[in-house]
Amino acid sequence: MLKFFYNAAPNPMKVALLLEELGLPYEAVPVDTRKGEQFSAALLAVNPNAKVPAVKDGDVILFDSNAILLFLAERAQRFVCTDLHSAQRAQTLSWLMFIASGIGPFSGQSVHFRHVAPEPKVYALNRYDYEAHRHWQVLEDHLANREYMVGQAYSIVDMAFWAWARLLPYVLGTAEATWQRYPHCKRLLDVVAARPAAQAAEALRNRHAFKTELDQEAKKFMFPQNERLGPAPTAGL
Ligand SMILES: N[C@@H](CCC(=O)N[C@@H](CS)C(=O)NCC(=O)O)C(=O)O
Repeated sequence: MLKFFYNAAPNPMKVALLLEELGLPYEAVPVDTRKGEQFSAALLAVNPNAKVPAVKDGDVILFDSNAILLFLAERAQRFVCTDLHSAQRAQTLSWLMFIASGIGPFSGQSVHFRHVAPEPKVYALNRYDYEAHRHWQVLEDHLANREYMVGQAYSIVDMAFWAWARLLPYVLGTAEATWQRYPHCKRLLDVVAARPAAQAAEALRNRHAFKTELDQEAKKFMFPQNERLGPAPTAGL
């Protein structure tokens, strides 16, 4: 059976949504990154980058969330345009990569510097907050005159969008102001979130007891770069 290495963070949730949409049988393998399980031999054998999501299905090994979406959707010939030379496939690839290389990293850094990093952080937070907004505004403008991210139907690009959009108030630090500023993103988020598969994906985490405290041990595993700073600058972390 397909093994899905996951936690409840946005990138794994994209894949959880697709697995649920496809109705594929899978074994959800929890990877508690706050306990350092991303460095286990079992995960590293599937993803040398020590991150989730990752998938092992027989001899098929996959890591990086949007690569997993593309592979599984194309294999099933569902939720993706499979005409290799079409304009729609071109748009699918562009938006998938935009979400993978822009939305994800800048939103993730916005979360880190807003909610986790020690002071002084005004320069870094300003940069990532600005860039997160800039990327989300690209999506907002794109969605202003279309129902779905690509083409006329729900696809893996909407799934990749959903995983990050559901956390947007946390990413940007404000709930009400976020949805006033990004109403078209909210509309698509609500459409995807109403799908039974999205609810099943959200419920997945309840099957496993993930550590909730972001204590010193968790920070050691999640932010190993802080070791280089020595005890003084990290004392307040
Ligand atoms: N480019 C990767 C990023 C994966 C990633 O950063 N995953 C996070 C969860 S969203 C993770 O594993 N974090 C644990 C860690 O950094 O130790 C993807 O899209 O799958």
